Amino acid sequence: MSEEKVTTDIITLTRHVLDEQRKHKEASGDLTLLLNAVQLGCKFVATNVRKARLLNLVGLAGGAVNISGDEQKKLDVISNEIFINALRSSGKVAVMVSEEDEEAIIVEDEMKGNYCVVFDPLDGSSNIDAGVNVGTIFGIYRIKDGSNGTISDVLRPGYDMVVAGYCMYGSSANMVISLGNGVNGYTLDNAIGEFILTHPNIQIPKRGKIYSVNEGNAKYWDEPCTEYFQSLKFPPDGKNPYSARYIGSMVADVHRTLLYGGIFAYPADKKSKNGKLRMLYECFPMAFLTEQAGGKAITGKERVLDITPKNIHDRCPIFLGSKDDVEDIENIYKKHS
Ligand code: AHM
Ligand code: MG
Repeated sequence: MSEEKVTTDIITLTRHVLDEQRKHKEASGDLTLLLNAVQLGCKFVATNVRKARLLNLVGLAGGAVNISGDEQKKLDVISNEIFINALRSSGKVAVMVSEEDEEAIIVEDEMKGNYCVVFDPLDGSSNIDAGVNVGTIFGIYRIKDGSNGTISDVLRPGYDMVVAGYCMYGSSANMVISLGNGVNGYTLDNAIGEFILTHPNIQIPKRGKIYSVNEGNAKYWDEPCTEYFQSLKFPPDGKNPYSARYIGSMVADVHRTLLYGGIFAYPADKKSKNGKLRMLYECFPMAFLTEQAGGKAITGKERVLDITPKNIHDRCPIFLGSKDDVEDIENIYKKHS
């Protein structure tokens, strides 16, 4: 009988981060510890998402409404608490911004560290009842030199982030993360409780065949947007039209875009002048990952990561994905300007 071959030298997310940190002699290990807290949060949320039905967590949390006017689900509330507790207790965080909290959370001096974490603890939560993939999105800034941790440490352009990532809770939990030198994907091995490197060096194809946008908003789109999506459905020169895929859960739509290529968009329109998605903890991390994977992310007119938010819950339009696809819409905006 042949013996099962066991891989004994696995690369976990922590090992990978430690390897990266070792390359920077000045690295203190703080970021590694902070990322351990992020991992703990993601594992904990993954477990709760999976158990949601059994634990009867699906349903509204006492009619609470978050800053964006959405009804909070119990899982949103729980996921938010999980992340706040994990991050605060790491001792490495000075400022936290969560989609679920109106104000930034300034960590008390005794527990304060040198990093700021912006996050959406459970993005796409309106999809949970239908069993659709949801996820946590996060971005990390280092506090400015001499700062004790204030809101100005997060009201900075996206290119200042030192880490960006998301964890998608689907059939398995997938963590996709960039420390500013490429993008790697890890899958949670539930048996050993570790994220294992499964998608090293993710690169977005230069051009894709899929577009992903809420076409129900087409009535409100501006001219460049309308022209662009029309050109994908009725391409000139006898080319094949693009396929449409829209899950309505940003983490899942971006995950597919990173792996297969194409374009994901949440444009500005007549109803939502700045689009729907939040700059700090939705657009910036996803734009960061997309660029690190060789793609592009723009608002239509400018690079997403160049914008400086004025308020922590600001929104911006976004088109992200394969370089050639994003440049097509960029050129249409230029033509119309
Ligand atoms: P949420 O943060 O309230 O969950 O909303 C964000 C979600 C994204 O995951 C997704 O891309 C978008 O909303 C879908 O919006 P729409 O239903 O308008 O297409
Ligand atoms: Mg969200």
